[in-house]
Amino acid sequence: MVNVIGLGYIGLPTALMLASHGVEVIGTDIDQERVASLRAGNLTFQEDGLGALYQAASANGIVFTTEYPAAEMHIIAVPTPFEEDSKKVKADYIIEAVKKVLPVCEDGTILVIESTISPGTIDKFIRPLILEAGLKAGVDIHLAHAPERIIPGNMIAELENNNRTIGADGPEIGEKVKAVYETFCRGKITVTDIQTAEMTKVVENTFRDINIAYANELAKICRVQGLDVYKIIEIANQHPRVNILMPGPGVGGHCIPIDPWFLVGDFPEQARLIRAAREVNDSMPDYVLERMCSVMEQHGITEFHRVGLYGLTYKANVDDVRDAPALQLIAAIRRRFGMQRLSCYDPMVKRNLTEGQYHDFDEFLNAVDFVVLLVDHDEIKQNSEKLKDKLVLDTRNICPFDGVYRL
Ligand code: SAJ
Repeated sequence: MVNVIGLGYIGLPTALMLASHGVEVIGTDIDQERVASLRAGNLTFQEDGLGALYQAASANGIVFTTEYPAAEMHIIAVPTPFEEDSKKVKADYIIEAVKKVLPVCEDGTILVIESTISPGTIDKFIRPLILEAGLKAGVDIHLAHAPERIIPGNMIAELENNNRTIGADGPEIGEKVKAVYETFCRGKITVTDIQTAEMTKVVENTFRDINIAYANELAKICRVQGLDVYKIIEIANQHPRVNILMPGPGVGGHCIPIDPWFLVGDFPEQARLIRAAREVNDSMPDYVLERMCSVMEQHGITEFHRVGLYGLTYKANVDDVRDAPALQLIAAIRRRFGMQRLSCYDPMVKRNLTEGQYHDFDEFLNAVDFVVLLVDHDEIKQNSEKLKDKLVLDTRNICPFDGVYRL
């Protein structure tokens, strides 16, 4: 039996995937409300195919609980934020989960950490817990790291098809963990040691952060020089070995704005480029605010509620608002101009997140003169002509018509 601990964005689809492929699965979460909701058949976030997967997993007897049961393998998928000051990984949730599960572990239990962690985290924080419990890692309890690589918006297909990495103390345990993931994963699974697996995961998200930062920096340079950054990226990308990403209003989500900090926190002397990239990406909401203010000034707009922010999620077609550039922009506006009444709208966000939030696209449009496009949801891509008589600051290069302000 496999116990998945932490039924969030990664743990839930993983638990459902394993169960729907015939593995006996228990899903554990400390949040009683979340467990009650899952038991009642209400999914806690939206994702294509998650509903069908839930049905298949339920038919195969998946159980949701707040208890920690004995199991041959525990997969821990809890959040790993970073420490505000030091930027080092904050392993508290993993430590808590391991402490709670150790008392029910039998000889030979495998603890798999899925959460992203900086290299050395398992050795530094998890092995000592096992010793403290009077057990021996590698003898009584086995440790492994199996970081995920799935992208919100295409999670189910990526869970099935992406290659994966498994880090373990030796090939025997690595192969055992691999066999469990192979029940649903058709991608190549590389087995390596734990620190290599830890580093690989952090390095992948850092690669993306640095490349997005490059695109964002180019947008700023092109603005100074009066050049069209999108045209330049399009032409440059015709080079066979160049693939520049897209500038945007900032980098949100729960991985890319966080994981690179782990390296900066642990290797401040060496991680210069990584830190600079983080700073460039974190500067983007303020840059959007500068652009927004210059358009307002040019057109004599003084009231913020006549400005509409389109898109509150961290990226297109997901309902996830964690670390979303729009929320950072709202915070920046309030820092600079005090509590302003803002107008905003997002087709994916049904609950009320902030004041002045509309839930109908047309009502939102009627209420504003100036639209700041922050997320390239399909809805706006398909309806961009509705913006033709508005002032528009398009931070995602969606609007194909003239007269639109860009980054
Ligand atoms: N973004 C840009 N320009 C781009 C691409 C993205 O501004 O050209 C922005 C997005 O709008 C968003 C942020 O970056 O705000 C991050 O979005 P994303 O789609 O790049 O990444 P995530 O956070 O949804 O998922 C990433 C993925 N990692 C990589 O692509 C290396 C995913 O595979 C990981 O599983 C996930 O992080 C994770 O959980 O680690």
